[in-house]
Amino acid sequence: MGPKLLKKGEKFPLDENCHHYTKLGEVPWDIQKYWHQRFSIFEFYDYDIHLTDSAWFGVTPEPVATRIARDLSTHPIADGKRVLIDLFGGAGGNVIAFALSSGRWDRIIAIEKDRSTLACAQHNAEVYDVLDKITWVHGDCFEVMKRFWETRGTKGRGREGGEAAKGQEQEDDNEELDGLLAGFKLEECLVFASPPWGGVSYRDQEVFDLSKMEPYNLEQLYKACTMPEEEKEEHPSTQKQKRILPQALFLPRQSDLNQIAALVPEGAPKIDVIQYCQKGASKALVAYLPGNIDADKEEKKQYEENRGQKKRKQDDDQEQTIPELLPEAPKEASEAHDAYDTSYAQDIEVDTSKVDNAEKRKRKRRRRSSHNN
Ligand code: MGP
Repeated sequence: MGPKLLKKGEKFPLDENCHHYTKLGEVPWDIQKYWHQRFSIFEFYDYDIHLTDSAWFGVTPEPVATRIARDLSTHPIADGKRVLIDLFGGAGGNVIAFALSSGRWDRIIAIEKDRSTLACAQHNAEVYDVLDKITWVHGDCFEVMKRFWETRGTKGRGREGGEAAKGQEQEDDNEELDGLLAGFKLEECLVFASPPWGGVSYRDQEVFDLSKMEPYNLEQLYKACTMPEEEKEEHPSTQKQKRILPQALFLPRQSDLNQIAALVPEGAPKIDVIQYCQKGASKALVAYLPGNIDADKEEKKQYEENRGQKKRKQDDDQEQTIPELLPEAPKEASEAHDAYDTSYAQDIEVDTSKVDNAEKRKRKRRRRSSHNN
């Protein structure tokens, strides 16, 4: 069985792997540290947020997720994009924040392989009132992306424009997913990925080797967002189209930036790398990789112009908000390179506003009343 697109309103039930711990005594020892931080991970934790035990290690804290959602929505890699594909939905940390950045995305797709984790994500999205704003897919994101590309090539099931699945024998579930994927134009889509980093041992490395990231390394992630050569060759009309989806990758703070830079060929637009910090310490970085690296001169010029404008604005904002002490990535991880730019970092504690306070209070009231019922 391949990946399954959940129908509107379809929800996986919470199961024995989904927990809402209320007392320290219930919490497995290795996640107690995270449980102590539960309210900075989910502000509404007490409103019945559920997680699987392994989700605690990788879930993005809400203030960080909120800031990423804000940055991504206005980043030049997202210009003209309306479909956001979250490859590793997890317990919903990022995808909920994307859904809360109201109106920015016409479609947000969350893919999650583990049934219990997906049940938690859906439940948590309901707590945040955004369950219906997300399209849920149960399955392996690499399989989903394979289908995404196949729906664009003649080797696969069809062509862009919604008719991809016609005339083929497939399971109903996959047919619906193919129909959805085929309906998107390449130039409308953007990928976000917060992959597993292979446990917490990443902390022991001074410079994190992204080629050894487990179970999926950087190259595999990038490849999933790249049209396979055979699809391109088979379908001449795609020759002129964008072949690489822009992507925002959530990676260890000390990731080797040269490995990220090496993904894009010389002459391609620059990559932005932002360190996201809490209390002055980086939690992780996000690399904003432009897609369409074959961009013609005009398009590249436009991208660089937008990027320049955005960066000038951000530098102005930073001057007012960044505290004096910010962690620096280790030198080896970020020695000068032309292909990326790490010139700014964000300390999230400084500004956590994702919605104005009135909206926040309204949501809190709603949550409290539904919790009491
Ligand atoms: P952490 O490993 O707890 O480091 O994760 P921290 O908080 O610096 O702990 P310390 O004891 O070293 O000070 C920091 C953040 O990284 C978490 O909040 C997650 O957002 C993210 N993170 C950690 N892991 C192990 C993963 C992972 O496997 N995948 C993803 N996507 N994010 C992770």
